Amino acid sequence: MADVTRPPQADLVIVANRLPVDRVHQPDGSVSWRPSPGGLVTALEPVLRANDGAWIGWPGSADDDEFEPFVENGLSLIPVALTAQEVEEFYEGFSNGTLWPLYHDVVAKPEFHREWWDAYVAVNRRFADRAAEVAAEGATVWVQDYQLQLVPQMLRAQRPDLRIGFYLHIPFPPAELFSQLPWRRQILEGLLGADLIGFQLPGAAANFVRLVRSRVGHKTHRDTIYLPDGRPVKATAFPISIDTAGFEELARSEAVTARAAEIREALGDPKVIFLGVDRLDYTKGIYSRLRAFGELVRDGHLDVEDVVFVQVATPSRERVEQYRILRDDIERLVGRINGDHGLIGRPAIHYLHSSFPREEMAAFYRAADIMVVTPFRDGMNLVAKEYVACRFDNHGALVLSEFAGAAQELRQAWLVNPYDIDGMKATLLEAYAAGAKETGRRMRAMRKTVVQNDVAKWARDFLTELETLPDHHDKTVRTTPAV
Ligand code: ADQ
Repeated sequence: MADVTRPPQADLVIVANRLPVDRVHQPDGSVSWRPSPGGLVTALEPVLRANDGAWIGWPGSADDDEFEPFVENGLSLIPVALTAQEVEEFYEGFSNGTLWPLYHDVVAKPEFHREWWDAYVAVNRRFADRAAEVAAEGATVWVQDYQLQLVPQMLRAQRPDLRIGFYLHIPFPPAELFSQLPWRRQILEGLLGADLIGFQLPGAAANFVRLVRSRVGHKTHRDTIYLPDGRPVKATAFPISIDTAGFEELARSEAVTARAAEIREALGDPKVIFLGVDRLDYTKGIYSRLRAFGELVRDGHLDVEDVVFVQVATPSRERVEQYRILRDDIERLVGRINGDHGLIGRPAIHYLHSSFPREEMAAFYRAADIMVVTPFRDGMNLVAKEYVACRFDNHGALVLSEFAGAAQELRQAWLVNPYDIDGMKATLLEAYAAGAKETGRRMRAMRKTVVQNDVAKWARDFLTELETLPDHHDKTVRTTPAV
């Protein structure tokens, strides 16, 4: 008899920490799924559909329920359950308390705990086992991000017939920082299970290759590492992007145009709206940016009768202590700036701690004259690209941290060092004073980049590279995904 719980075999398998859906509990006690559309799923959906694809991920809430694989909107989804303790030790602990700060230039102090590492190994093994069951003979498996760096090696040990790709969405740190990690060698070897390792920037790929040479001792030549068994591993940059056309279409729609006008009016039709949109994370530099703006108001360079700062902060990792402290700090600062400098009906800063639909985000982007993106370190930063995609009118200024990956492509932004508050203040004033000719010239150039390099191209480039790497699996029956 056929095993009904056995998932279908897939020619293309995405393995990511999260499934592209959220679980919704209905009042009658039943559970349903709501799509959580992100850039990744938008980019990969067409490829997944064309290749009998499957997506393996955690449904996002802690419990011991095992969900069966299911099909949602034509996508084959395969849930991996985590216990409450695993959420604490693997997700909040090792992923977000150890790797996240370590990979972001130790902006916060990483914590090293052996129990967290043990949970990381156990959960990575569960994802790898699931991928080994689901992948068809000779299939392509694409593993995503820092939560799953051991999966490539664990998977290859079980399924040498597979073609395995890995993509890191966050920065890869320089050797001096990475070397703090007590499990540095295991992570490097875990990643080396892949045939192709993608990074946001060439510098990150170079950090990785250098580390492999010095710590693991493998031979390397440019972006390729040669393992002792002769298998090559390529490590190279594929800067991620957004669904540019989708954002532009949304921004041009009547509904979003009307909503943008409504937002401006609700803010009292100020001359200039500054906007910040970030997950509430200490890497994003929200506190320093608001301080810089507050000082400009305090010193009389900006007047709350003319300008307003809208800061949208998406709730994030709220069970982690550092994130709770950050939220308190930011909210205290907003309160102080508004208390000191706001007027009735004219606060200096509007602060929204909430998530919004894509339409509302597009309306914010269209309403804003100056977009302020000032992370201390960011793999890419999609918000900067979304702003540019929505400015089909070629208006609007982007102030961008030189430490965001996006700064390597969006060279015409007003670039800032987010650690330099005075420098940031001067640049905010420059963007404020710039005429339409100057902002238009910069915006047109940035739009060209974002239109030419969208997320579909990113996915296509990665998968094509993975498929065209020399085939060292001699016994493999290969199926090439249509990209
Ligand atoms: P993030 O750190 O989450 O991503 P970012 O690239 O800016 O950062 O992406 C955030 C996304 O969330 C954007 O698409 C944005 O529109 C959306 N968003 C933000 N606030 C929102 C809100 N209040 N409501 C609704 N949506 C909101 C990680 C890395 C980045 C890398 C991406 C992709 O840290 O460096 O660019 O992955 O690889």
